[in-house]
Amino acid sequence: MKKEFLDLGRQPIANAFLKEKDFDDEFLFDLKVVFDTESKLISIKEFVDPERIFNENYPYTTSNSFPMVKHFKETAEMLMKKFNPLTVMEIGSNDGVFLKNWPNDYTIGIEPCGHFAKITNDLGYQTYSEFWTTELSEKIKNDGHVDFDLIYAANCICHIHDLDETFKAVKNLLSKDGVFVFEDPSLLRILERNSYDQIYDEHPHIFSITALDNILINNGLKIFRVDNLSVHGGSNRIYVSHLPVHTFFRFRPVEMSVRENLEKEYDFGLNEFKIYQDFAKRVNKSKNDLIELLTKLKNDGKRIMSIGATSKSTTVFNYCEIDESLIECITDTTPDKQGMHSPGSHISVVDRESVNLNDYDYVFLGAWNFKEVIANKEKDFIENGGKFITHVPEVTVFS
Ligand code: DWN
Repeated sequence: MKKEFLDLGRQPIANAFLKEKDFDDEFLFDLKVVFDTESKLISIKEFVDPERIFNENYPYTTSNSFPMVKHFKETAEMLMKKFNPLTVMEIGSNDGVFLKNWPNDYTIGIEPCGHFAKITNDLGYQTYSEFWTTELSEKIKNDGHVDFDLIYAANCICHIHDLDETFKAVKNLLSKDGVFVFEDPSLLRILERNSYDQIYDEHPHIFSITALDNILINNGLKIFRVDNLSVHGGSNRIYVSHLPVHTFFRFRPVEMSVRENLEKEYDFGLNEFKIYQDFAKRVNKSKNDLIELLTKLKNDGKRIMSIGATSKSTTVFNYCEIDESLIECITDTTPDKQGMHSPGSHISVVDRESVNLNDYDYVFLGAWNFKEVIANKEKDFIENGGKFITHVPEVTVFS
């Protein structure tokens, strides 16, 4: 049974930045969150058609967040050393930040956003510009790619509605000794840090190790290791192999990290509905605290802007009904977001260089997951008495 515990209101597509002329035709949906009492999976109640999200207009590029470029280079080097895979496939290869670390002869990508698939194809990585399905998996096999020693996906698997279909398609192409490694935001970290803004259309599911272990076993796959990462405000990297039902598949012992994470989640109460009702109360308080703070500062004549036109801030601004009357503009390093308006709240998004931060008194951290990087870049602003605002883990002003 799916029990609803959180309502984040009418929300737009988180990355559908738009021009003023398109305001009236903007797609909105009810962003509600449910708990599956059987699998313990957390999902949004109403899924949005992926074609509406991941298409030629999708603006998010990993390479515009340089800390992520470093993260994926180090991840590739670690996986190369640990598993020495000959054949590699990445599901959700975006603009190729991870793929680029591998030789392009036995490495392929899957990327439904055609403009990104063109980038990696031009770099010599065969890239299928399609959504990940069992049909595509079979097609790739028929195209001569027998199987893969490493199947990798970052911030992608939690973006796919049908997880059984997803894992069946992976199992179909995973070599007998192969490893499937994927990383996504951690449900436990989201509850610990009240980072409710990780919930938006692109994230139909928010993963716990508990829920994933249940669903993967049902699809003949087994988690043998978990790394807890700091990226994106707290993510899990999950290592999966075939369920060793018979000797054909290589047996990979389940490492302590799996039990430790399952116990941490159990002790925190992730299997109980009550923990989500408590979370919803904290989210509501976070909303009231943020609106109260921004309104007071505006009434005191202060000027506020935001750094990072993130998907996360789309959820915050629309849930808290924040618009240009409170936050004058948002800067972002992504060219395709600049000159547009933010989804739903319609706040102008501009290039960082076009803004003199010292004209403002406060900066809201839309990209709070890059707090240190941004605070470091904006030392002048702090030295001139500027202050930052964040809502994670609580609404706070800092400098
Ligand atoms: O899961 C997802 C993650 C991987 O990325 C996707 N569904 C969508 C997207 O989510 P997000 O938009 O919340 O991700 P980021 O990585 O927090 O976005 C950071 C944004 O901030 C980018 O648009 C780039 C921008 N930025 C900036 O303007 N100045 C980033 C840095 C580091 C900066 O200094």
